[in-house]
Amino acid sequence: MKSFEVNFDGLVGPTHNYGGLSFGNVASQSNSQQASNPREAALQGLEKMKALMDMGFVQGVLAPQERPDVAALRSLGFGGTDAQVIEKAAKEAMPLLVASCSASSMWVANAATVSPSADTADGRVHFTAANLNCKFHRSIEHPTTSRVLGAMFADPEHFAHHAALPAVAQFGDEGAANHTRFCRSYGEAGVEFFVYGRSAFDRRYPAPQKYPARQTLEASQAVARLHGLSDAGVVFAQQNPAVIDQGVFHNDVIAVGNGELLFHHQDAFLNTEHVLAELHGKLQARGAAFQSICVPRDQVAVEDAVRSYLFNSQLLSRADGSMLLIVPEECRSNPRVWQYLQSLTASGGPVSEVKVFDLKQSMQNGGGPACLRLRVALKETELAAVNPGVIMTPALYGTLTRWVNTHYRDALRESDLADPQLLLECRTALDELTQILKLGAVYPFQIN
Ligand code: SUG
Repeated sequence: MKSFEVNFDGLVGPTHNYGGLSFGNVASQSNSQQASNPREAALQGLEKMKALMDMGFVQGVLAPQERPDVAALRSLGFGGTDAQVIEKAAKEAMPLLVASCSASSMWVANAATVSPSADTADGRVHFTAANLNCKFHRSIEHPTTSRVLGAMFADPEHFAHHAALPAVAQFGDEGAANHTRFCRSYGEAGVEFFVYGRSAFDRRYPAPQKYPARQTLEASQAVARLHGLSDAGVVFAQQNPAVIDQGVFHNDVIAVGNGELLFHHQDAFLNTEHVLAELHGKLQARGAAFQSICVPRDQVAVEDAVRSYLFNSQLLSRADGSMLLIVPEECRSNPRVWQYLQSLTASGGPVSEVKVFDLKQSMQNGGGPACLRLRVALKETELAAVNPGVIMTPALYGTLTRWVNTHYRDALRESDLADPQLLLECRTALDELTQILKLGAVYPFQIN
């Protein structure tokens, strides 16, 4: 049976702004308070989706969330009408209003961890929504994420959904940003690679000193248990704490994998040799030939990797067996990274082409091509069971482009977030979107 890796890209929401909300994420901190352009951000994302569709990949779309999150502000003690809640928050606690307005759900690599049916004990595709509890503005995403994923992958015969892990730092879970799957082909049993930043319960593991390690070992282990993965089908590895302290807040900022290939920086992991040997052994037992490409620090320093997002790229398998790397424009403007990429494609190895995309609006908040997509490997019958409203087509691309041009502002500053009109604009846009994508009622304003 045919199988596919479908990339579901997050559609950027109408409140996209630079709130400086993510300590440990260099771009988010350094672009704080700049004016954003939500319309351009959404159109840049749609361009990438269209380009992948045009190249023959199956491409999906994941809806943004309702923002400002008035319910979150109410839970923090702001009362009255919705407009009064926003007005009071703006007056008394601007950082909380900014957090409740974040369009961070666009980085859907953090929405959930997904295990394809070939890996799971019950033969269904499993989803666990990520609790994202390291940052308040992201911790409020998972209830709506669960409803949206439920509306996209509704058939219980094929799809199993798990609620987010307990919302405490000990189970900090950032979803697929710290999870990669290797396999011979998407429909065959593979090896799922979980990369954690620290252990919450075992003090013998080192931890970063400056920035938070968002993913814990215990969270990764819980997700693997929930999904019914076998010991033969999982590898757990610790991220190098020293690179977290240099701004590598998720593993997908320093490594990316696909098929039988892991593309990673020399400094990405602790005990690298042991990790690679375990991946090799477990994949070999599955009949797959694991291969890794290690980028040496003397060619690309960690700082260059963080600035350019070289590893936050999409590694895609083409029909002829070669691989394509989708990178952000920032890789071309960094001479060392660009030179490395030229040598990579000239080497005769598995990566034969690099394509560059302008995702500057998202990049300025620390979100590259890989952050913007959630990968779901599906067999033909499973793909047929996905809500067809969320699969990209030329017609849907046209409709979404018009929808963005109708509803989105082209500039947003912190002071605009207090405008009660923004809430109405967002709700009007999202109400229309749920009809376009045939999602039903998924937003708090639609169900309460
Ligand atoms: O969680 N940025 C996101 C970026 C997420 C990138 N995702 C992956 N690497 N998979 C984060 O730090 C910034 C929001 C702001 O500052 O306005 C933010 O949330």
